[in-house]
Amino acid sequence: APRVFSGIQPSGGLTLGNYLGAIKRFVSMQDEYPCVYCMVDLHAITVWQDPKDLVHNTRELAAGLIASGISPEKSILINQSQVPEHAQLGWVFNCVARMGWMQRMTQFKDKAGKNAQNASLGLFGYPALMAADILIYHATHVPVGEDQKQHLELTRDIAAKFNHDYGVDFFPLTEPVIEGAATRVMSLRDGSKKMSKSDPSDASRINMTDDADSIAKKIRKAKTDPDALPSEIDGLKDRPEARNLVNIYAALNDQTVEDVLAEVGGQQFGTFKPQLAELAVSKLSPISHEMARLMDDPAEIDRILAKGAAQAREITAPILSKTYEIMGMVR
Ligand code: AQP
Repeated sequence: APRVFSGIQPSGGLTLGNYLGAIKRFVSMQDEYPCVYCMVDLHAITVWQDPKDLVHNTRELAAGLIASGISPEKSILINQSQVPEHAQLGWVFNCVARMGWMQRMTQFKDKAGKNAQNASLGLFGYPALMAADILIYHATHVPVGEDQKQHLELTRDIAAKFNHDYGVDFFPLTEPVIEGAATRVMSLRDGSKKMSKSDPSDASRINMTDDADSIAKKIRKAKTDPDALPSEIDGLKDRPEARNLVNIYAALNDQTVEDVLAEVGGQQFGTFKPQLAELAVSKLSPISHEMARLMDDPAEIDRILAKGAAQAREITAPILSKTYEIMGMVR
């Protein structure tokens, strides 16, 4: 049976990249499929998190998803650590995944940087836990941004190796859902870098909690080239900053990039940027207001996550039991 799973790390505030790359798809998929959306706190701690920040960021992320249109009545909303089967299956997958597979993961290389010996073991093993997050629900579809493609291929490799090693057809081969005009939103300061919540420069990203003035200012100051916008998509080749702003516009307005260029082709950035800012504010400010309102009642958010965890465990507990049984663990 089809099921959707996806997760976001409570390792900082939500960015426009998370919203356009992932959350917008989360919202549209909940009318078609049963969905589980997860604040992956166990992933966040692969890099040190101040406990006070982690509590706040987890609640704010949940508020962000709800404010964006995810209904706790339709979808299951959880934080990962409240559903222990994620970590339990994660251990099993640590024993299925191969060191060589993990060493090829580009996100580990990017995040660990030059000092990989000093990275946590958890950061290295992250993709095996991510595979467990997905497969503990037998999820078939995973909406994500482009940067997660390699991890989803690894998830399929882990499922296939488990099925092969135990001679079963138990874990499904999951499909990534990488759709929309902005599957890879880039930094506003550097068109070759992904927009990221952990970038030291706040000007590089739009945060979901930014007010109208700072959104407008960040867009006005976004790096661009001096040329006018093209009217055809080919004209965005080798213009990463221009392409990024057009992609953001298209995704926010639910248009194709071609349609946007047909309208704005020939404009200078001095004309285009204020329109983009206005569009961004009109789409994001209702969400940030609703987030702030929800954050006034953190106990209610905690109740939603606790209820989600109870619903989730009805799915995850039997799948973990069956996994252990297949592997020969005495029950
Ligand atoms: N810039 C982006 N463009 C499109 N999609 C993006 N996503 C993240 N950044 C972009 C998608 O958002 C989902 C959640 O990501 P995450 O928080 O779990 O991890 P991440 O990819 O590591 O995100 P960040 O913002 O870059 O966090 P840090 O800075 O902590 O590493 C995923 O579906 C991701 O593809």
